[in-house]
Amino acid sequence: MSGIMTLIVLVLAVLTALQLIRIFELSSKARQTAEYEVTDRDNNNQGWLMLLFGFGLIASFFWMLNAWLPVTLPKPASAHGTDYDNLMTISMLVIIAMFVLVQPILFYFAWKYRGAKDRKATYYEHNNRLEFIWTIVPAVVLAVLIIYGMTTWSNVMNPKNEQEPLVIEVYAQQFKWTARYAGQDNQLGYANVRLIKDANVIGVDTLDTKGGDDKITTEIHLPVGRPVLFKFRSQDVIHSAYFPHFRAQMNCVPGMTTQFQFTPTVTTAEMRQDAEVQAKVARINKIRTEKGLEAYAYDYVLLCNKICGSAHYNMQMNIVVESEAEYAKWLTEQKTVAETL
Ligand SMILES: [Cu+2]
Repeated sequence: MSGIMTLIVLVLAVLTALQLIRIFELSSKARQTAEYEVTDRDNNNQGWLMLLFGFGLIASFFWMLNAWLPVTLPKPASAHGTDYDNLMTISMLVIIAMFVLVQPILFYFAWKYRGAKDRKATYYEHNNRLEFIWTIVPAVVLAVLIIYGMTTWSNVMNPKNEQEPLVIEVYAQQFKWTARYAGQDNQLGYANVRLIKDANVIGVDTLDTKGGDDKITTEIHLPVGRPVLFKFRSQDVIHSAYFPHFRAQMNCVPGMTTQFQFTPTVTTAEMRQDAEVQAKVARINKIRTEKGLEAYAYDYVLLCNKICGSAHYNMQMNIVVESEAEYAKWLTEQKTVAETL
């Protein structure tokens, strides 16, 4: 039904456009000018519209910054997060500086040199110095940004470990996450989708001795300050494990294991005390109260960042960062694979 409606609207739009062209032809005939002739009045109109559009563009940019900066992520909660944010901030500052410099000039010139009957363009063939400047300057700026970016990337992806990282498997499927802790030996037992059966929802090989002490959980708890090595698997399609607050993301690909390591540096409780976070939570809860919804408390989350199907939006898992003691207590309450399967 909506398909037919769209078709009708499209046909009507084409007919309207045809009629408008016809009116334009007739009116230019009445004015005794050719319809393709551009008058000074047309040029003036276009020039001023260009200037107006330029102003609108710059103004809307600042409006958006003001409106949406408060809803961006709070301070990073991982060791590498600060480097990541610095890279992002510096890149954005360079881009914004260029935008604010170049765009007003572009629109100003479009207005200043708008067409006029008695104005002729200057013939200007070539200038080596100009060519040199606008090739070298962007090349140097880009090279610096790229080298800085590659160095940051390399540091994030190859962290130096003074402490053995805690190994946790993150298992993705349409549409939920399951976590598996590596247990006492900090080694995950073998697992494969072909071994999925009944209660064995993520296909753990119960004959593998390394897997007996593994613990399957529906929430991720992390001790603060300890590096965590996440190993990702997917059951069906490509998902993407996205930890926005820790500035981390990795694809989960069926048939292979991917990994990402980071060190959480701020506990959930500390984050809830942060002034910026409290302001965000207050803003969210104001909206929720108006809608008659229950109040929200700040939590770290694991989200799926690949459009993996109809309930993709709902694919999330809670993450709690806490003290070593709280973490140890929680972990002892979780059942091992040997106990459950
Ligand atoms: Cu997904």
